Amino acid sequence: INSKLLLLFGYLLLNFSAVAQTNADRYPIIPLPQTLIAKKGEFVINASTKIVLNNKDEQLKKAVDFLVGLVKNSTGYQLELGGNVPKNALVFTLDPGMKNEEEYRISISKSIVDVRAKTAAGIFRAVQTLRQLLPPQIEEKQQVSSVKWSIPCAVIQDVPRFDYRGVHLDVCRHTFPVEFIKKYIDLLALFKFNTFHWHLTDDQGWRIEIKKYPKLTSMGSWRKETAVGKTTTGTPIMDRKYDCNTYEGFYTQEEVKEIVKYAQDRFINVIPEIEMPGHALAALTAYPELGCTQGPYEVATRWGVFNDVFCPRDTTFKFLENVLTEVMDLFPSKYIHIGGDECPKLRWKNCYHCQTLIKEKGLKDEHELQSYFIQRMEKFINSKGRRIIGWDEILEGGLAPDATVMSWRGIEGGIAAAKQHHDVIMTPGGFCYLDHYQSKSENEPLAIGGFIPVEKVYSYDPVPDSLTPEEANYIKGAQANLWTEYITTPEHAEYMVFPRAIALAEVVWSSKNKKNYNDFLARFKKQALRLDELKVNYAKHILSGDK
Ligand code: TNX
Repeated sequence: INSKLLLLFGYLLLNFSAVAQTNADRYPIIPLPQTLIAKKGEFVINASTKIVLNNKDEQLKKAVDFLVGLVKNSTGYQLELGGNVPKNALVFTLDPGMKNEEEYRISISKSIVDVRAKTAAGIFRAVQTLRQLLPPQIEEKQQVSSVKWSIPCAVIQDVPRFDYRGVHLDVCRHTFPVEFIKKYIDLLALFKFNTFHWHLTDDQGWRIEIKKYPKLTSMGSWRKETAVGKTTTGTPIMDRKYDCNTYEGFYTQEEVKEIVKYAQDRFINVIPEIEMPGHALAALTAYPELGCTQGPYEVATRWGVFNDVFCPRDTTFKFLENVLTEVMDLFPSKYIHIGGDECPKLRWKNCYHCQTLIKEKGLKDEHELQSYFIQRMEKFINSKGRRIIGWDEILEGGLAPDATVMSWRGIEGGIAAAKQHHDVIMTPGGFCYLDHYQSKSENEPLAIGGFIPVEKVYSYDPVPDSLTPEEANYIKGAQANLWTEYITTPEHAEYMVFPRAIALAEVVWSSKNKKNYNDFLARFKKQALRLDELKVNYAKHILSGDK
């Protein structure tokens, strides 16, 4: 009896020491999974570990190839496909019985890692969980030895709270190299985002090649001087910490295809944004006949909102349809973002054609004319089997019938749209704008204004209290935006986005009632080592507890 007791005691002690380490340390998964049951022991990947794919499916293979590639680079092991291997294998199965498209289950034991999901996208999300459980050196692009490639045993069941989980990037105010866009997408994938919103056109630059209109890029993709150093009112800005000349250039259609493919390989949808009717100066510079005053115009060198916008003439609509046709050929996304924000109505007020159109169509005013503009474009986009997204100004003058609304001027637009039974993506300026300051430190690089520390992003709940449960179903998710008026380099962009977007990743994926900021911080401390491996210039003040 004594020896049995001793054994039991020893067993308990062992067990205890395994769980004495907190879950945050042993399982630093971000976003926090739905449920995780900690288990003793670990699965170790070695040269003879096999991969088993239980379904013949191209997408499944793609999702698993991501893991195989990661392991190959850093460990040097080429994980081979095995048949029905009973041990030392990672086994992947598509399970049509599961409900959510991105739901997954992982069971990690010492001998087998069993991964199941309804779709390949779910398998890919699971792969990111495994990635986060592996040592950070798994991110190395070249072989490292002396690391034990272990995954702690556990049973994980996980499903996202929202279907739409996005991050945006403005490449108009400043441009960013293709390599950086890929890195950005990879980082979004790591934290289970599924959407990259690519802001491609604005007053300060047109950034996508359109074959039918070469002047959009030959004239519209560069401006006379960098706007860094000037505000709309011309006030000089002192801070030059991150200054450089990244205000020229565009993405060729080949580069766009490459980026879309790169995102697809990470189960991320790329939503292109082509701004209209406002934020159109770069396009007007190239084709002045598209403006009400016929120009000449100049690509903006300062930030802000400009009076010259697209004139609602048939020729303008034809132009935009032709542009969008090329855009839709490049982007398979169900959603096409057509802007709609910040469109002053001054030129339309003074334009004979616009006033005639208002009368002809029985419209009340210029707001209804903007609504007519958006609805006309929506009809075209719907006719191609796609749907539009617009900023919340598209509510003014009446929503287009099938439009999804991005609520950025607070949450009111989102509430109004949900009450009208329209889909909503929440991206309120007070929580989701990563161009705002994130700390009170004097050393912060110059930002556009505001103050959104990571804890504030973390505290955000995309579902407003004032909605009924039925209306709340129209809130499809949330998005963080990075406008780049003051952001001129990849390093600076990374600094603004991380870790705040990582906090938002948990907001949009994890259960509201399981969120805990201190636990998030503990897990982030672990994942920060991974970001170091990935050479991400994330803001580090939260690691030291600085405000
Ligand atoms: C408003 S958000 C804008 C952008 C600016 C941003 C700066 C939105 C739809 N329009 O054009 O870059 O503020 O925070």
